[in-house]
Amino acid sequence: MKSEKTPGWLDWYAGPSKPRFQLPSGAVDAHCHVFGPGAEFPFAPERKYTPCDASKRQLYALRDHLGFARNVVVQATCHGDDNRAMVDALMHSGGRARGIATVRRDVADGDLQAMHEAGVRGVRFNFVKRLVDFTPKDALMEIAGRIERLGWHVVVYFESVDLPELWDFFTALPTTVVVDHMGRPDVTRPPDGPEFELFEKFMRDHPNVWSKVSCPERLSAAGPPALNGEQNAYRDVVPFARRIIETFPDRVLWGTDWPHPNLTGHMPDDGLLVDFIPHIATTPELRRKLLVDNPMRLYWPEEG
Ligand code: 0GY
Repeated sequence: MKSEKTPGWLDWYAGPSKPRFQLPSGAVDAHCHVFGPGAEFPFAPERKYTPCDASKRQLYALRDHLGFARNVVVQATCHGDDNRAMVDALMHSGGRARGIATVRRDVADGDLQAMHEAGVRGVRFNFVKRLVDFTPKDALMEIAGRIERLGWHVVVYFESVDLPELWDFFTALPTTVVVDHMGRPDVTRPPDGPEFELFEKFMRDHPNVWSKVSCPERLSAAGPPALNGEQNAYRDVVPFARRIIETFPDRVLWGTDWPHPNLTGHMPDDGLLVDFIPHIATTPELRRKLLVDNPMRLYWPEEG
């Protein structure tokens, strides 16, 4: 059955530009998704949105066009805990993709093992209320204990205002913890203000915490290149991302977030998103860590 897209849904940008910034050899797009295709991999009944299709073939064509070598495919909430589309993408990547799954507390050991063999290396706990229903923290902690035994890590997605309430849970997690999009700071506030200081303290005091410095298009209030000119695109996100990259250069990751779920206003040209990287990672060494060394250490340690 074909589902209707959420009204106002913005489809991903076809025909992205070729980035002017040349990615270092072996670069990893460490945050992206696949959606369906819905006819083959139906969306979950409990989903909060119905996206356009965004297939593995289209994702890997984008990878090659932008100059990435590998992907980390993150289970999107529109697929709930049915990880088949993500796992299918991993299995057709020739070993060039790893995955982050969503699982429930009753997931079978055999299913975790099968996902591991396909390339899954973590689970995502999502606390963004517009995306998911509430899951009790004891269930999440039980999952974290089980996936730790596989050497997996936990990816967390939350809004910055919720960090104080989530602090005790996050700091009790036994694994590496990767935060999506710098914990979604409000970039209209100062980067050295109390809210972002708390996020920095979270990383400083807990060496197992990593951050994706991704999603300027989602975080920016200043807007995209079309409104600001290329040099000023997403300029309000720059001090936040630079601060995290320069303070924790060995614990940062970057991803396109293709196909950019739930954006309103504009859909980014992924080529221009890649051109944003040198504004936040300002030296070749920082860029190599961000794009190659760190994701390889986390997702392909056997190649280190
Ligand atoms: C992102 C952001 C979003 C959505 C999801 O799994 C998802 O549905 O991650 C969002 O709407 O902010 O990282 O892709």
